[in-house]
Amino acid sequence: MKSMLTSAVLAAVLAGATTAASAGGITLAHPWSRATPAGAPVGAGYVTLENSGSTADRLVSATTDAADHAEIHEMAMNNGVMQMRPVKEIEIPAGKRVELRPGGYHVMFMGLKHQLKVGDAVKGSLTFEKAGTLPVEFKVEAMGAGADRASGQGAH
Ligand SMILES: [Cu+2]
Repeated sequence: MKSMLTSAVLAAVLAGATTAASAGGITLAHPWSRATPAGAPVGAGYVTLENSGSTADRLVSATTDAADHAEIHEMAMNNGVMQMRPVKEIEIPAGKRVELRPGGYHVMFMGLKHQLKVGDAVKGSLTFEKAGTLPVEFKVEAMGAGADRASGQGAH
């Protein structure tokens, strides 16, 4: 009971602290990446964006220190061919979550500085219109990881 009360007070304090990284109500869940073949020029980062706030927010940019720069991409069918293209932003509606995953939205690491190996952590940041810039660490999983998730037959 006492710890519940403490949590409630803490939550209230955090909600009022506009300088906190999570002030906008955005939480980053399960940031991960895929191992890349040697010499691969690009890699991709995936993460679930959760908006617990009462207003929509937008992911507007990303950075990573594993590559020259990072872009926000989406995969989409174009004349029957899966292609990816940069997008300006990803909207996360109030109270909703948006999953960046293989076959959908992703953070593209452009100009990899080194091969991504299983167990590595790719450091970077995600900047939101309201929540500001949040640090993120994409954990590198095996090359085929996430294929089941991309099919829509999620494990959840
Ligand atoms: Cu891409």
